[in-house]
Amino acid sequence: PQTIYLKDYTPFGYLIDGVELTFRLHPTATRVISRIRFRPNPDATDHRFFLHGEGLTLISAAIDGQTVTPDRTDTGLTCPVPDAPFVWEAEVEISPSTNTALEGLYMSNGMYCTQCEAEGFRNITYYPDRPDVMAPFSVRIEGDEKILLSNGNPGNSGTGFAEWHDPWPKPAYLFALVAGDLVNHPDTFTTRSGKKVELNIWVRPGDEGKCAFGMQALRDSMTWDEEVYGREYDLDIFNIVAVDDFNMGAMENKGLNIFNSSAVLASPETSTDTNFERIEAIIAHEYFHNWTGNRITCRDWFQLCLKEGLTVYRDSQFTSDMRSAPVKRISDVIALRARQFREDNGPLAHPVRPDSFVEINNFYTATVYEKGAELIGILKTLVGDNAYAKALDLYFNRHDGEACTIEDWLQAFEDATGRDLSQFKRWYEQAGTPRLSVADDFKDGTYTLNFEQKTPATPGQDIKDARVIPIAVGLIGPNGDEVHETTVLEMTGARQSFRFDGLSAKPIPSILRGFSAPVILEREITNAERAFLLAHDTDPFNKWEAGLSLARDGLIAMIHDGAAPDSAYLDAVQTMARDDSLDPAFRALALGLPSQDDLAQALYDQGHTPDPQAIWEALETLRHAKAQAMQDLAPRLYAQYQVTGPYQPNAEQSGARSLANAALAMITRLDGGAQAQRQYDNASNMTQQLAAWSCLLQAGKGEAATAAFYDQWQHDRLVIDKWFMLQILNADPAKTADTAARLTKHPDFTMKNPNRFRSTLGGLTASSAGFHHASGKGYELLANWLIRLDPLNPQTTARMCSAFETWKRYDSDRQVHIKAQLERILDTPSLSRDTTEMVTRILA
Ligand code: B3K
Ligand code: ZN
Repeated sequence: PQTIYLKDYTPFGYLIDGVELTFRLHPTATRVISRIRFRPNPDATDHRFFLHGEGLTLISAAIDGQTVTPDRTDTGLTCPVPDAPFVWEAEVEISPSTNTALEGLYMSNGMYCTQCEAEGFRNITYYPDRPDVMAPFSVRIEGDEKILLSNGNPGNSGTGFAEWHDPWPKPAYLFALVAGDLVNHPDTFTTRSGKKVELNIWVRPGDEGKCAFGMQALRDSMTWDEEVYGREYDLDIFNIVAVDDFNMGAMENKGLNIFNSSAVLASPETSTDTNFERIEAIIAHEYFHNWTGNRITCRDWFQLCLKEGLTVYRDSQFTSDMRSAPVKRISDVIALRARQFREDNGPLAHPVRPDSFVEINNFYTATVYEKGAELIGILKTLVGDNAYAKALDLYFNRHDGEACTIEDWLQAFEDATGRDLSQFKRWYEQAGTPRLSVADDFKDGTYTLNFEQKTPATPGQDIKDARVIPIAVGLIGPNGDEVHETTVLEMTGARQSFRFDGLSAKPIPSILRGFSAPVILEREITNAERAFLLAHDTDPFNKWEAGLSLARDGLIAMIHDGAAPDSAYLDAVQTMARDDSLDPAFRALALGLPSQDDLAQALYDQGHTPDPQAIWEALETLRHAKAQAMQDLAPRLYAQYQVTGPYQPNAEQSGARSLANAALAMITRLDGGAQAQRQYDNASNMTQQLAAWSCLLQAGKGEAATAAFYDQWQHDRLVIDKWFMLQILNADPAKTADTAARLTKHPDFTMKNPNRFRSTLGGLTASSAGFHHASGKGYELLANWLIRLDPLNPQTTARMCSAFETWKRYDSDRQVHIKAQLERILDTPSLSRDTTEMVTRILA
């Protein structure tokens, strides 16, 4: 397969003035008729006329009305064209019902839908399928389905047809079409300049009752983007469609967002608090793309973080404003460390802006998205809130309607602030997570922090230059009072010291408050200091971090030295949990423990070979010890935080439920599941039901609830996804793979539905000790299913290969097992380009 390089970018030789598409829908023989007005691009030097096209049956082609016979390959066609404006016309045939890759035009439960990002449009018709080619689209859909939708504003419609016109020039990856017997949940929104917009969420009949929350989230997002970024919506209509078979969460197609049904449908009975929050965030994310992604798009796919990092940053700001900012920050950092730090530490590490790829779909990663968002946060911290707002306005005004680069983005900041951002740019170019070590010193009232930064080598990048790192620091006096409020230290050198004068005693520093940069802080710190910070830090992030690191060090001592659970941790966390002045959601998070995977990485970083079973056992032991230590407190918290009154998915209620459910988990360890069974029997919402079932499963008392849950919910695909996943997640590690294998034989298992596949095989890979079981059966089961899925759905297969990315951490027996499975995958005949690239990189 061919590698594509950023340095090879050249503009396309032609511009497009207009695209007209007609679709004659048929499950196995859809006709797509295109009429495209091209003209030579004055800014291009290369005028070869190449149109992408894959898996298309060409029926006819013409230029300026004259039939032509283009030269065709597997990937597209070329053809001699005039040296002046011309009209390209083509008719192709495609088969949506046999499209299992879910890219291009495909069918899901009898409904037609599309997914074109990144390069799916080439499966629909011949076209310059690259994001820097932008054009207005007019679409006519002919079909018997009740609802026929495309991008933009509606035009004429009648029996068997509908026309749509999108006035905003867009790249082909934002094209969308939906056709099906759908029903809508309608609403309207009036923008602040008085424009009335029709809103719809389209679903299969029966799902109408699960749309209200998503609609409210959409309205909130529209208001928020007006108020915070000054951005209004720009069409007469905004449609969202829920689709059951979808490779990811959702897609921001212009005016016609397409959502995985799991990312939009919500009801208290079927969705957890976590589901509600995720749905709100994804609706916001896709809506925010209208400005950051659609009106201003990417020049090429290397610039993906330009739209994704910024849009993730915007959706996290939105969630912080709608809910609790500290809780959102802590949750984001938990996810960042679990996914992005892990990626950055292994064979798949790549810069936020990669400089080469084989298959772009493999680069929709935690690094591009989540680290990309962290970089926006760093930038905002460096320039300040006002300058950030000014730079964003300049960016929107200067580049509206354009396809841009990271250079354009940084230039807007340099011009708006007068600041040189060349060192900051390294964050986009260098892979790897910086290690920030710190030592301190106190003398004559002066406290000094001495920092050193180092970034380990990553694939293809041995040498790393120092980056600019904003380090938010506060100082706390020995009596617990804050003696120096948060200030941002700007570190630019490899080593740098910062002084604080006029202190009467040596303070306890609170470093990297709010997680002001995505780095690993390395610091010698006593357990007493950590307990002190957990008790006194005014920064909620560092307060949480102090508890987490106390737990982590105690667990490492248990795993590595056979130590007993650390009583300092148990005391400190109990004091924290007892403190009713703290947000219950925060307390629930602070009662959490590091994940198995975090502990494996921490052990590995300290020079040990992690034993997944020992890690699992230590966590179990500590959970038991915690339950015992809190045997009085847990029932009190459980009773105190029961929510009365009607269910609301808001931060307040969900925080209370999460603390009560954390207490239930502790209670279950001591009462064998009696309380959990009562909660299960009386649950009136999915959050309560699932938490109770999960406790019962862990207590080994889940059998009855497992059967009852299935009976109750077998008609609901999204709930049954949870049924598959939770049984695997809560299995004993020795049985994880067997449980997953048994469930793949269940009549409701299908690998054609990505949600179901991910619930089952993703449940396996998320259960660290079970997946890494010494027998190798977890690895073998995953490889078997990846080999089966690859010919049907390369994208989901490739994505799930990353379960193997940590393999070099483990002992040689496990490495031998994993290597054998990776090689078996790689040896599969006709393996997709997606999976080949992933496995090759992991093995390298
Ligand atoms: N832009 C899409 C992701 C497309 C993934 C293609 N493999 C959703 C999002 O980030 O909003
Ligand atoms: Zn996005």
